[in-house]
Amino acid sequence: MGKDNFYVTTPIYYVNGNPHIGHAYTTILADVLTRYHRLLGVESYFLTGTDEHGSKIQEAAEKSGITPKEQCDITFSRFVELWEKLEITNDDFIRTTEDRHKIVVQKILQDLFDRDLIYKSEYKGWYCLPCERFFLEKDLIDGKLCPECKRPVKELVESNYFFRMSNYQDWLINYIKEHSDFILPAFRANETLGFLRQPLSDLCISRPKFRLSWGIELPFDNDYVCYVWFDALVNYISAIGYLSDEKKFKKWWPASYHLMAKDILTTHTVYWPTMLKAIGLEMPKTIFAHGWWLTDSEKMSKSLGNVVDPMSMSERYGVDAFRYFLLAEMALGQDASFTESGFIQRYNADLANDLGNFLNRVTKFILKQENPVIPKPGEENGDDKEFIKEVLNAVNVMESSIVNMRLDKGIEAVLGAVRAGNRYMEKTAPWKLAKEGNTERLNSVLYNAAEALRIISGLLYPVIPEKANVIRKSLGISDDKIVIEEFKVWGKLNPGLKVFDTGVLFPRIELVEPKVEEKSEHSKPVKESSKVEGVMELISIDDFFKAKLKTAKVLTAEKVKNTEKLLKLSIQIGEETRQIVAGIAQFYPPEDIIGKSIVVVSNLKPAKICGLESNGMLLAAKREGQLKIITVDGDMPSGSSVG
Ligand code: ME8
Repeated sequence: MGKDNFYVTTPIYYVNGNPHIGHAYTTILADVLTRYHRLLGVESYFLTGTDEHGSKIQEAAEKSGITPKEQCDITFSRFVELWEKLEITNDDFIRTTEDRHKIVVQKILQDLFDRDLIYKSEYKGWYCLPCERFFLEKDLIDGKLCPECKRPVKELVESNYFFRMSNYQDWLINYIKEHSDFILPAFRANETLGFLRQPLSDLCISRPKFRLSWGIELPFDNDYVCYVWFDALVNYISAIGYLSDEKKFKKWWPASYHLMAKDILTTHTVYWPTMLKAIGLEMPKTIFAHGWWLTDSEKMSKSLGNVVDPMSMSERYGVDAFRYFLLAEMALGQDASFTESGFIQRYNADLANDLGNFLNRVTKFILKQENPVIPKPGEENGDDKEFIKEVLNAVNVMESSIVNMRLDKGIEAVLGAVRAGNRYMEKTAPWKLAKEGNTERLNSVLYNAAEALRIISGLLYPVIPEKANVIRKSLGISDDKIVIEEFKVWGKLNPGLKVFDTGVLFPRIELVEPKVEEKSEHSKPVKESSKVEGVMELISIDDFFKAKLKTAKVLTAEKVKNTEKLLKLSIQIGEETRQIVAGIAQFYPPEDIIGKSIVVVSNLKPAKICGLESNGMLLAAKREGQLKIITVDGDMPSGSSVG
């Protein structure tokens, strides 16, 4: 690549909906990689932003009765707020509605038009509005559904402008074949090569204004705006000074990594390289497409409405735990499933039990000594050597896992060192050494354990910055400058540092919060460990009749503010009107449930859900991401008993 700087980008996210964990994942990944490179002393630049043009945004604004600009401003600020909350250290945030971007897009369009690389022609194709893409008939599902989002497509014929993408097909195939790190993981390069086996058509880069006005106007025809993808991809160069600040641009381009999920592989590995080739710029070093976060084996996405809110997850469980889980759980490149119980399990195992426990054991023991400071170690014995080897091995694995984009493997190795630390404590039994008065050996053991924690906290710092600093603080390290080179050398922790009790690092999550999606708002919180999958407990008829099931009529329904899942309903049960809060917002718009005759458990203790009183629970059937409310067949007065 011929440059030592590190320039990483995330996709710029659409502002038609709130950010979800998919967006959080790519952005945290970019953040962690950037933080590691900063620790390595590599000058780094981390860009993220928002994609603010196109029909998705125009449609979302129309739906909410606001202007597209207002839609952009409101949603953009949600992304900014989330990145602040998640301790994202991006150097820049680009919005495609900013002049610094629009001017560059227009200059590129004009240049390509002047060089006949953009021309006008008639276009006929199958268009998917939510995805903003034309598809070939052969790619449609059952000849009528979008292959990406599975919604109906429309046939459109219109005059448009085209970029001569087909000129570059042979060049692109060769480039991919000759640069093994251009598209990663390697199987994604094969996917792109597979796509390129078909003749590559020219790319329609305009949209007539009568159909879509929210976009960057073509500089050579003001009846058209630019296709949102042609506009969006340019952000990677407009943000770093292309055509405006040559020095800055030279410093950062080509990008080290464009990160994204596999959903936007083709736009990044076919459209973008051919655009860059036509413009006359170098290719990015690596385009890396990770897998998808799934719920119930479906991709989590705004359009499918099955998303997990990163803001509420990090508020409930802590930012560092959330960052840790996402990176540790997803094998980079593969899909991963997100469940709250999976989150809690990993949290308790890795963070509360292994890491938290190791720190707690070491500091508590040192604090019990007459002089609660990092002790001076004596001679190393075999146990020490073995342990030290394991910790230093984690340093090497982490380093190579950054280079090879397998952060999950690096984290696994560090957790391996943590577990080795707990084993080392058990094997060397410092409490026995203390009892025996074997101070020299006790000092060695405590020093080695504390030194391991220094290295472990440094290795985990990019992932859990706040907690890593807490670990360092409890070891008495006041210097907040972490240098990777210092991880590789055993013995950098200075004896004599005063150790502090900084409290429980990751408190164990003993109880599962009632989970809205499982309709258990009112059920008693359960201990994770008490769940036994696949075993059905039998109850007596008396147990069943303890629940008073009644018919009820829904009088009003509205979404609960700041939540994605909850609807607040007022229901009538006989003479009585009650309020219940139900986790059905993703499956039923409020207007669809008003007037329905439903079944509720009427004798549940009232509960507070998101600060609202809920007085009963409605019944619903759920399977594979679908939910259907149980309703009454035919006329039946509300308040009738069910059973
Ligand atoms: O595609 N799992 O924006 P977008 C993992 N504006 N990552 C996910 C995900 C999931 N379920 N869902 C989303 C766009 N992501 C365009 C990009 S770039 C020039 C223009 C992440 O809001 C992942 O990084 O739909 C994915 O590629 C991106 O969000 C798509 O975000």
